[in-house]
Amino acid sequence: MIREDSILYMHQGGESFQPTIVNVSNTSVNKADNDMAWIPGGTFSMGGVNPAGMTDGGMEAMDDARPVHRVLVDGFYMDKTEVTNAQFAKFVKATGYITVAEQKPTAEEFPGVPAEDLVAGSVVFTPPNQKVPLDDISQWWSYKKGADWRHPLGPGSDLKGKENFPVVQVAWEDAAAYAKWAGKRLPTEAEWEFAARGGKAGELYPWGNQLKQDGRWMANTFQGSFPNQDNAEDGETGLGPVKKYPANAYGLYDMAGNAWEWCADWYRNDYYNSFNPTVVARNPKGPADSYDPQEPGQKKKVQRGGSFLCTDQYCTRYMVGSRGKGEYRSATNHVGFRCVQDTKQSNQTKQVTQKSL
Ligand SMILES: [Ca+2]
Ligand SMILES: [Ca+2]
Repeated sequence: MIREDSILYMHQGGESFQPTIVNVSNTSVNKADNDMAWIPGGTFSMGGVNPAGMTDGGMEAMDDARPVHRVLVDGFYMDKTEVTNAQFAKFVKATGYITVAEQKPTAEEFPGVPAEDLVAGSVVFTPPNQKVPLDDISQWWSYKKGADWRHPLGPGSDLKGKENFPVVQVAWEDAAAYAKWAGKRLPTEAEWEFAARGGKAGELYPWGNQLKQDGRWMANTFQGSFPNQDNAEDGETGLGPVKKYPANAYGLYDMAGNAWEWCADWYRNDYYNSFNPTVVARNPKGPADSYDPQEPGQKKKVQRGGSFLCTDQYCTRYMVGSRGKGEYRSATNHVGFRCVQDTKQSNQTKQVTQKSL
């Protein structure tokens, strides 16, 4: 995206975005756990507008990310990277935890499914050999028996040499279980977006308004022809190692692309309509229930940041204000997570205005 496009984008959305006001905190930014970054929290404009120069942000309009509204989040620590296979393996070794994808589905949860089809497995991206219509996701997603976090692409795949790749094939409850074990928790959607914006206001990406900076790719997304041909101009086909691309202003890596990240909140497409536009929402924790008109029967949690499959041809959800969602008991090979941690100090009432756009 070129600078002129960014200005068009801001012209359409700019009035919605007010400056970010970052909390002034007494909390030390230094922490023994060097894998986490201090996110000071503050008041910011949350949401997204349709980017000009693209057709409704790829294939799907971003109606669910509007209206843009003011939100205050308290400070917290956040994992600098997506939780890696090595980290998740430690958790499993310590606890014997068995993920959802490793468990045989029950007839109670999937009534009407023939008994022989109730086998442990998960959903895997399986690109077709030729271009296909983009209105049928079954052309590139398939349920694979035996796919789980240790075998993210199904039997025959493994984690050799991928210790520092994000763990994937984890359902929301797997992510939540890991977080609890680690003494952490999953971020709220508001915390995630505040952190991704890095103190800036209304920008398209965690690093600014241009997809590439000085010709350099800033995230692992999808180039080429979706879904059949990934050209990997960004240097990665499929999932890649964490920390390959530059961190944002808060020291967070891969807040756009690589693996989607589970958030604590339930997903509702109309949630942003529930905010009073004249009141700053304090530490919102999501709606009480889930609703996605595209799949009204499913209970979904919020996912953020997009993945190695996101592209302006289909899904530009690597844009920082945009939202994703997934059935909370389902796992795929492009969804992972990162955790946050609270601080005991809560004296974060003083705020300072950050330089805005
Ligand atoms: Ca890529
Ligand atoms: Ca990510």
